[in-house]
Amino acid sequence: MASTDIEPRPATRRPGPYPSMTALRGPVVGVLTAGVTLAVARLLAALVAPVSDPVLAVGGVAIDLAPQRLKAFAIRTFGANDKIALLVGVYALLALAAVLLGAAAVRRRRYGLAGLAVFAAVGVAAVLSRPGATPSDVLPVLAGAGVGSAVMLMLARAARTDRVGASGQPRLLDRRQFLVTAAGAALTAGAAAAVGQAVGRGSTVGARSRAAVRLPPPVRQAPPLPAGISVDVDGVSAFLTRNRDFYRVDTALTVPQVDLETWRLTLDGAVDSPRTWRFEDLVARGLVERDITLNCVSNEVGGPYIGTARWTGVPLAPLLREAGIRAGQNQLVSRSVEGMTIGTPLEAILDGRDALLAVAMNGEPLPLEHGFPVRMLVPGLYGYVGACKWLTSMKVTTFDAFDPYWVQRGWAADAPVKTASRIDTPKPFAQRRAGPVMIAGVAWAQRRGIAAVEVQVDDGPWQRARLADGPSPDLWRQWTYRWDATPGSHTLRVRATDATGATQTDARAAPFPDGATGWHSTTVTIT
Ligand SMILES: Nc1nc2c(c(=O)[nH]1)N[C@H]1C(S)=C(S)[C@@H](COP(=O)(O)O)O[C@H]1N2
Ligand SMILES: [Mo]
Repeated sequence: MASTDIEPRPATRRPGPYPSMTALRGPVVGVLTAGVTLAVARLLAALVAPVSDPVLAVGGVAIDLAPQRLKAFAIRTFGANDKIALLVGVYALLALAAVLLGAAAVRRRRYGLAGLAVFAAVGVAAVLSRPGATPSDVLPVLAGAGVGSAVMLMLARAARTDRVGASGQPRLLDRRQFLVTAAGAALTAGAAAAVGQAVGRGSTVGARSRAAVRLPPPVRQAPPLPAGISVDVDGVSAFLTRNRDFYRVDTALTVPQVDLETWRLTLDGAVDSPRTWRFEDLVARGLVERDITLNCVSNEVGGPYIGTARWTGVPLAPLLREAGIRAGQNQLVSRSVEGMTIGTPLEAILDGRDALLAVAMNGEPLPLEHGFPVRMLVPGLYGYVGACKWLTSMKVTTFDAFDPYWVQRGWAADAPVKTASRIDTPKPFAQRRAGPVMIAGVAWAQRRGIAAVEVQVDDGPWQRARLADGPSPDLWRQWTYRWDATPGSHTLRVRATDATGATQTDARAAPFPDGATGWHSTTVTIT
């Protein structure tokens, strides 16, 4: 007889009065649990050690593991916003994981707790994998997960839909309790995130250290730049790039913060007398000023990752010579405070060029993004082999004995800058009137110097451009070409010849593994 009875359907499957709200409970529980966990972890990380922020740690792991093509794509597509794009991706994945977590938690709290444990384990593993992480750096994640699990249990209890009223709908009390608990959790997460953010900002030990720096005047000033160094054409890059316009390329998700009180620079490895300097000791050796062009191996033909600044710093070669380099060594490995390693050929540092430990850029202490307090600069080498930012140690070794960060990822160990040239104006797809049009731009071949720049319009002959003054081979050089433009669509090309007589090849090569090649071109419309 029971078989013919219509059994009441289990209340848990009964559609609620506000189906959308019931359906939302899982995601809400999940997102709030994740939000509280991460906000608490971030707040504690800001208070104790930035490396212990789990989101940044996961982002850092992603950067280090990303295949070369993906990194190149990110730099090409997002440029200086590549890190923001990465964080957006990390948060999107987190949100997805949180929704699954919440769905599990409202089903069975045990599942939710297990999910949260997995979540925390990923955070712990990421934090521990960061350079310089110590076991105590996992405490913020664990504390965050602790608070998160309490919030999740409260929310999951309030979200239960198995207690139903006479109407067959979840009791009003439960709904209200859920909303109140959810609002409380949201406020907690928001407050923790806001305080964490504020602490993170205020705790810019780096900014405070930098503000307190007083540098003595240089003992040798940069030679004055000749008046003819700049062409007077609108749209050409300024000869000296302002700090805020200077490109930035690095793997640091947050700008490393250095406290000058505790910062030290060491020089060791295969040397007779290892040394350690405080910032004051280094600066007291006497500062020299040099104008140097720096560029990135990731720059595409015509790309923006190049700039020139007036750097002030300590000559590097004498420091190495005083320490006494043992026989048979050929590589200097720089290490930065956040764990980057950059390997530079010793020969390049010791051959007489202006290799510097720079402490100032265009007259002010190094901006935090450009390596405060000290960075290396080796004219003629791409940044990834000669320009370690946030420097903290230098080790004399051999190329056989150690592969630095980028070399482990397949980039060339020795990477002298390739001769290149760029049309700055007219911009691509510009429209101009027929008649005289100034084509102008920059060319560079650090260490060798630029001997000639030529311009080609469509398939016409290559024509000599006029070169601005070039007082040093380590500086980029501006050029102009006066073109009698005729109506129609035209392609403009540029190529440079360095002082050894070698002309840029038109063979297109991607930046990987040792720098792009090919001629820059641009298309304009003349009316
Ligand atoms: N610590 C650290 N130093 C670094 C890098 C980095 O990722 N980390 N990137 C290098 C690269 S690839 C370049 S091109 C230059 C860029 O210096 P900038 O950001 O000051 O222009 O820094 C170099 N020094
Ligand atoms: Mo670079």
